[in-house]
Amino acid sequence: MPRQFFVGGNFKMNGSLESISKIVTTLNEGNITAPTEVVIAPPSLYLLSVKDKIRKEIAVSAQNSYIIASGAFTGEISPHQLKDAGIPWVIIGHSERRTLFGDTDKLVAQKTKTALDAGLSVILCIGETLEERESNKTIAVVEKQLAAVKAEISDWKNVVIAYEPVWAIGTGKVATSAQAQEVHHALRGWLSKEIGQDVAQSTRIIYGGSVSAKNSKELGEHLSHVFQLVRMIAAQPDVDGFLVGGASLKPEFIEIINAGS
Ligand code: G2H
Repeated sequence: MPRQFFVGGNFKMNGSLESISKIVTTLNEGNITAPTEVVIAPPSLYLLSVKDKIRKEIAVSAQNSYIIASGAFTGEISPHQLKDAGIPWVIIGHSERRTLFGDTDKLVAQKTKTALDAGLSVILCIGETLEERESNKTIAVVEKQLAAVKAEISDWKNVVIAYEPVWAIGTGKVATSAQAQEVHHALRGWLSKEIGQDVAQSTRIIYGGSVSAKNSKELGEHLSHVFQLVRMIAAQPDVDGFLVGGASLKPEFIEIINAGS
């Protein structure tokens, strides 16, 4: 069965009641023409109001969750609470969590396991830093991040893997379609070897890092309608969608959602 194109919108710690309500209206009124699975991740404070107002074809995700169901963990949200509140998705292991908040490979793997066990679906983020890429460690790094998860989980059915090279996040530097395809292909190969051919064929591997409908770097500045780059990445055989940060806060998010058509 072909893998359904998947686009996530990670709002990060952005937005207000007013601006998020406008995004919801834009998405509700937008012309979504592609058979894309769409999930948006507002800051936790806004999860419930977004869930209540967003069109039913779009699901809602948290941006993080903890490894315990309940208890004295000030400031955390448990996946069980997300499940209880009707939030079906969570992003785990985003590079901002890893670099700013100390989420290690092991903690990311434990968070993934707890979230899956609680009945959530997980957008599992992995990716290398610029230094790691420049020292040819990209594949080793992403495989190590996945291996940590493999040690904790056996069922990958509710996992979407987001490959997000850290050097491309929020920098305006998008990977080329060839760079994205190379890593996605290696990740699918890893899944095939380490987990199984079925899982490799069915797991969505999406790309994240400065995805925008306005980026034309790869094709040259004279091509003003840039979106071609995103379309080129989307057309790669092992790329099954995008995790979008900054551009998910703008109306162009609809164009990105439709890139899979
Ligand atoms: C990568 C991405 C979304 P942005 O972090 O996860 O953000 O598109 O702003 O680089």
